Amino acid sequence: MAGVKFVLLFILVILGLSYEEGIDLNGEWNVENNKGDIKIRGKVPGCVHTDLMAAGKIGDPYYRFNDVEYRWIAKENWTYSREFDVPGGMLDFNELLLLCEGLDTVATIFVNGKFVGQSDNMFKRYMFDLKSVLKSGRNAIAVNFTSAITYAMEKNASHTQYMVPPDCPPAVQKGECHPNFIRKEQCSFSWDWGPAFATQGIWKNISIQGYDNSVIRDVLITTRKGDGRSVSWKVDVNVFIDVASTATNTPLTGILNAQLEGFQVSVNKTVTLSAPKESVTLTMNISPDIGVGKWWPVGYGRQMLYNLRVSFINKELGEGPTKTVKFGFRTVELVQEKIPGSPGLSFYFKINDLPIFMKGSNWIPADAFKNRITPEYTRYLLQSAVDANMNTLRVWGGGIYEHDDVYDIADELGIMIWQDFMFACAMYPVDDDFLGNVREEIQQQVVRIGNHPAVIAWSGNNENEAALATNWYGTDNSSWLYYTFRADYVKLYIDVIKPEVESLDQSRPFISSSPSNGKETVMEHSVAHDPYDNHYGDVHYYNYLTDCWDWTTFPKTRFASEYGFQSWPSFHTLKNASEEGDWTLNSGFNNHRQHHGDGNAQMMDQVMLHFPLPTGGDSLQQYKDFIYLSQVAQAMCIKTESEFYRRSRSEIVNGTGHTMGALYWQLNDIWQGPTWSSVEYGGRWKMLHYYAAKFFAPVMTVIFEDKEQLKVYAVSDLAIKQNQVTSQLQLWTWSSFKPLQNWTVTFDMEANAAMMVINMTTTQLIKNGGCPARETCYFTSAVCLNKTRLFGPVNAHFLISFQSAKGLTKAKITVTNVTVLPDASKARAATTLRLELKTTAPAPFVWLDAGDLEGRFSDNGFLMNTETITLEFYARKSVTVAMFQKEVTVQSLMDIKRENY
Ligand code: BMA
Repeated sequence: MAGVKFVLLFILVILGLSYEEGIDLNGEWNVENNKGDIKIRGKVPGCVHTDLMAAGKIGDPYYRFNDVEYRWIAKENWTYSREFDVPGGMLDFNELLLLCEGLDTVATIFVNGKFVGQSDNMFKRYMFDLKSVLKSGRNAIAVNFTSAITYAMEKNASHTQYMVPPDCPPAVQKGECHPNFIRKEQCSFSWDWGPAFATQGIWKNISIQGYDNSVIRDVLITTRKGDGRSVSWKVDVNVFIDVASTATNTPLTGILNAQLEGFQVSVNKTVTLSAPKESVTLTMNISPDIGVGKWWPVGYGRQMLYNLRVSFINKELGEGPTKTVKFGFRTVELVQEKIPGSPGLSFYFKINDLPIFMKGSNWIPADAFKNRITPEYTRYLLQSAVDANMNTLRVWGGGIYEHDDVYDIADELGIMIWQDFMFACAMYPVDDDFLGNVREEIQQQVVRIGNHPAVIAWSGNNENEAALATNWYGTDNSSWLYYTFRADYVKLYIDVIKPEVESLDQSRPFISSSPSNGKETVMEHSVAHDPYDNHYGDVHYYNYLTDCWDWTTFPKTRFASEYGFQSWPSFHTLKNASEEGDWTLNSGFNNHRQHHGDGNAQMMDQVMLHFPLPTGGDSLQQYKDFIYLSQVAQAMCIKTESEFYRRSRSEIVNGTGHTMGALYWQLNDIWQGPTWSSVEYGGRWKMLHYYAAKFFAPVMTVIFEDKEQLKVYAVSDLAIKQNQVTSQLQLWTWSSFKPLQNWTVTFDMEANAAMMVINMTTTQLIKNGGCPARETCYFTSAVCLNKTRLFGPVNAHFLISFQSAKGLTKAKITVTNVTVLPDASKARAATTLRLELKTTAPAPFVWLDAGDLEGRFSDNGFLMNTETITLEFYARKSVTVAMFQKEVTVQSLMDIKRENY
């Protein structure tokens, strides 16, 4: 096949029709360690761990303790090599480049035994000149990787003036040291939710590119508003052109053209290309009458996307290189202004002039081995975010600048992306080499990612301002040290990264760190004395010591960009990474997988605060019961905290409030372990994810107690005011399917607002409703249209912890009447099943489990206070009713096995 391709290419070149061609080097390569005792075939793009696994040299690196067993892999140096054919005609191109879209990380590259270049940054694209080394016929390439761990260690050792902390991660993480000395995915040296697999390999595409005159390497499109009369939008098209060395003697003159596909709109500029790297900006005016639509976040409108085609036309050569880029029309504004009644500044985003409450979570790499992440899985995860009513994800700074498909799908689904640069939880060196390296990384990534309307902010790093300001790593042990680190911090994020970003992209805000105080951080010369100040910017908040049902402990911040609690993933997910002897709470495996100091005890503490502990059954049953309870506790904690943030959007209390963002930590997982995620490794939804769908619903209610008062807030993210809706508060007992009492209020629900609609004395309500004691009852609330039709989910407020609930009995819950729905496309399922659930008694935290079937329910983890409900199951692969019935189980809180019943 390759032969045919080259013949064709050759003909095209002779005919003068082709100015550019390539040889794809992806596929099978030889992989060898430096000791020479392992020689296998490997895959590109890929990495050494998955190659060793595929060759049968190692087992699944995620199995049991293999992360530690297989540490040797990352400590060796691996060489990837292969041969490839070059047709003679290819050598005629003026330029021949080796185009490496991603090398992980430190490598020296040889072609036909000759050195062609080196790499030391996995986030950079590298291009190496092959003009003098390629030959016609058989050629050979070798990419010699150096262990990232050794490299980081050596770089750290050669930084002799002062130590750049932290040196090694806490022992509980079983990690590697000094990731801050290498431009590689920081969490690949371990994190508090993930393993250390400091992979090596060619992780993105690799090819050879030949061209004669020039190529359009990149295009960055940003949009801004026009004058609103003759010009509705201005499109800035930044074109980056690589120019062949021949043209530096005889400059190439031609027309650079940008054409909005599907419209008669284009812009031309006559340019002369002579420098090896040229960049040209074209500005296209879009008039209101051509009718382009805006890109909106999900829930606010459509996600209109357009293609823009850029080409360079030369008089002699005709149309030369072209590139087509997708983009969207939308504006972003980060509003930081005075708020009446509050010191400090607001911190919220306006998209297309509309203030938007950002609801969502934080995204981490979906696998330690990037080649295992399929586009289907990426789409599934992002769709899961949308299905849980999220509109924002923060691509966290300790992972990777994500693959293109993450941003493409986010554009399509309307998910706003807060994009960190890849620096996290550390100080960084700032020598010239490091800064030069970072500078190129930032340029390339801003140009690659910046076309996506989904991306609404750039942020310098994760928590490094906070680490410095609050002395996480002993950086202020002396004032000399403190000022050194402070100066280094400013140099990296403010003097290098910020101007690099802003010179390319003025269309989105640059925030120096997350969390930060935004403008106040700037006022305080880039390191605020308290980056967690609730009056400014964003806040990360973690507290495992106090009761998470107590909303008074949460910060009434302007924007909560991280907060969370851990839980265990389901037994199904854990089972894949463990064996029978591991399935007890205190097993070596259970302790090994916990990477967060005291994490297991903290989960247990939150469970114990509100739930009876599993004390009965065998050890496997107890293990499963605890997994379930850890998920219940996590769901309740993050529900309480998220509801607090949502109801704080329209008020200022004691100077704080006006909260406009709630992004919990964390959406997804990198492996099977106890973490803060709401979606497990592999894609199962934890109870939290089902809860998120409700606490992030566009219209919802929150019930809470404020001292003696019971308050109900209605929260609406709708852009239109809803007149005459009702809010219903109901009081129930744990022993009956009938509410004791209903209270309704009718009100006009403001657009984009949270408002208090009920404020009554709790004891009075309980008494007037006929409830004998707090232990026996609970409240529910909802917003209804036309008095009866539900507008958003029903919420519940428990008046006690479940150890003291009275009247709850063990419910028998059964799944009946399972049918296949003809239209499976709902929720993009392969099969959609409808099922009925029947219960003999009210049951809290009803959890359906579809066993080994992949998919999710329309709701789960809910309070069942009617005898029957109808649910749906969305299967990811086709299933039959019989298969489902065989697998499905259901339990609720009262099924926890305890000795006394
Ligand atoms: C935050 C994050 C991560 C971490 C998480 C949980 O600090 O930025 O670094 O995994 O908390 O501890």
